Amino acid sequence: MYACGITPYDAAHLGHAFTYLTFDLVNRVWRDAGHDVDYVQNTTDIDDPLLERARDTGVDWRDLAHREIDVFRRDMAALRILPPTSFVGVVESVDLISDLAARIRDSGAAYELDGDLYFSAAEAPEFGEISHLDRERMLELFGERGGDPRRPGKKDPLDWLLWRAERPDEPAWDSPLGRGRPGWHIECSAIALDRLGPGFDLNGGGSDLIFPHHEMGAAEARCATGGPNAHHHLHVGMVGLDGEKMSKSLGNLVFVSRLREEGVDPAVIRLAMLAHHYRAPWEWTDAELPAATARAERWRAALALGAAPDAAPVLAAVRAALAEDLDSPAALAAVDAWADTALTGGGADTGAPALVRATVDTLLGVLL
Ligand code: 5CA
Ligand code: ZN
Repeated sequence: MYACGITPYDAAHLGHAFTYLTFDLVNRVWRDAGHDVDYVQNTTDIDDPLLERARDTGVDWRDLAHREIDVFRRDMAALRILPPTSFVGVVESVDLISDLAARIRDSGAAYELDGDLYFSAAEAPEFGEISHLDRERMLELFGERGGDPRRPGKKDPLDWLLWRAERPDEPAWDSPLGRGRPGWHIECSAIALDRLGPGFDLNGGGSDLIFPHHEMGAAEARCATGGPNAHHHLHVGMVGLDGEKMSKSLGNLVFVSRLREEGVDPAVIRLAMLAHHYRAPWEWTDAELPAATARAERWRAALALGAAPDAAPVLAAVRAALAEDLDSPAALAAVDAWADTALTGGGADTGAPALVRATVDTLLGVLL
């Protein structure tokens, strides 16, 4: 599977964490089922927002990216998110990305505009296969999410940048397309194709990536291989704060690193997120941490008992809940029910606490 990684110009917020927690659940469910999971995640270590932030703060863009990637990895480890098997930067992948862009150009699906290379949407026969949006909505989202629908000279406002020719004061690399740097979408289609091959199982990220990012990436892969990029897509609901999507550009952020500095138990942060189904958008409120803390305390108290109700049904219920579209709230409810019975004196199984602890640790990633 492939999950779209961070653009490392700021620390990871709870929205990012929720997305990677979701992929972590997929990873755990697949491993539990005996699969060998090849999990690739990119990091957008060169892009406009990163360069802007570096310029604004007087930091070298490479140092900024390294610093934030480092914080991200530590946050993910604290949240017990199993690391991807390949964690791949764009800078180290410029050659394979420009090779794919050149292949697309040679196929006739791209055209040059003032030295930049654009994918021609008219050459994408299955365009819309991922998002199923109408053209009007596509144009709106393209403008909001890094696209340039108004650039004069394009054949179609939806045409997107594959390769950006060198600009003054911007980093650039030599390539068959001349000196420049990759457009956004092609970094992910190229890295996924290189590491996973065509037609891998699952691609995804947050729901803000459905369009244009995954639609355009799918068109690139289809152009290069004749087939789909991934067989399935998974998109995680947006986490918001105060009625707005939590986003670096809006600045309404709750950082994982900040919570950790404040001494919040990472298991509690994880439990707070698990209480929400991955597909539904939700709001982070002040009620999240107290509720998750209370749950962790109840579970810890039950696990400390010498005897408790049989745990085999809990394991089965957690597995069944996760198998049902990653229903983490139902998985938590199964453990809650067991803990409640145990704490009211039910059950005489001395091995039960250890099995519940292992279930919660392995399948939900919560270490108690
Ligand atoms: N580097 C690109 C993907 S190639 C990017 O979108 N980076 S990001 O830093 O903006 O987001 C990293 C991941 O977190 C993406 O999968 C994105 O969809 C997801 N994400 C961003 N904001 C939220 C949010 N508020 N709630 C849930 N997921 C989010
Ligand atoms: Zn991506």
